Amino acid sequence: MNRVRNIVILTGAGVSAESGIDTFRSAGGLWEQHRVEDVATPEAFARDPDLVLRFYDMRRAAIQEKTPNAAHEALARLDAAWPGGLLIVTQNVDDLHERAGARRVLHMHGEHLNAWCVACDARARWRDALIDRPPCPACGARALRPDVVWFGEMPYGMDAIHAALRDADLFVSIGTSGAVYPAAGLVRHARDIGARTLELNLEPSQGSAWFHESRLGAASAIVPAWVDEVLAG
Ligand code: BJW
Repeated sequence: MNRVRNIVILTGAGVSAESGIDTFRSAGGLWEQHRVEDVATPEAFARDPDLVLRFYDMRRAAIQEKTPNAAHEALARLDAAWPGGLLIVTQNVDDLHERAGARRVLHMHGEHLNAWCVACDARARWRDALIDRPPCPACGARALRPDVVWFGEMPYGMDAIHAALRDADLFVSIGTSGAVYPAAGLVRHARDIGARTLELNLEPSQGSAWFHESRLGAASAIVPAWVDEVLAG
């Protein structure tokens, strides 16, 4: 760890699983209860906006009842203490990294607690339901949608992610299945630029072979242990 200065951390649904937020692809996960094509594509929203808005209203309400777990807290501790470069790139649309105290967080798949007006392109912090088509605070149009990235849409912050990766000595992937691109491809970029790559997950991800090292276990146990190791130098 002595030579590590810049760290990029990719997190996925597994980091929030022990806070009681469903993952997508595990047994009993969200995609077993809903077809992706029915709720997480722009085409689904155009076809049946009520179904999509209800799905996200339910999840937006649910995450506000959840609290960060030991994995979020450990990453926030690392963020506060690490003197070098650090970026937590999260695919998660919950706000548990921030509520644990992390500051250097980039939400590449958007945020449940943001609404996006497709009429004027404004974004607003949003905690309530969207099903009744509330007016946009900026322009008044009843055209708000969840500010999350659906399949076929461009993830947020790709330039900033690639810039951070260019300087990274260490890339760590935590609690993600490696099933969704471009997030799943970041480990290969990291290896191309010579970073060490580490996976922390309950089970090997689809891209496990790309990592120099994999540590398996529950995020609430293996993430704090890894953070202790990093901070000990
Ligand atoms: C634990 C644990 C515990 C459990 N402790 N661990 C063919 C080939 C390649 C790409 C494509 C293709 N066809 C289409 C594409 C592109 C497509 C894609 O990747 N499709 C795949 C299905 C193949 N991607 C896109 O469309 C993206 N946009 C795009 O590509 O734009 C063009 C572009 C081109 C070039 C550059 C850049 C862009 C957009 C993807 C948007 C994804 N959106 C979602 C929904 C967000 C809103 C919502 O929440 O509803 O994002 S889908 C869903 O999957 C969500 C997640 O962020 C994402 C990843 O899921 P994640 O986090 O990995 O969760 P799970 O459930 O899969 O895994 C959980 C993991 O946790 C498991 O590994 C468990 O073991 C572990 N775990 N408990 C530790 N306690």
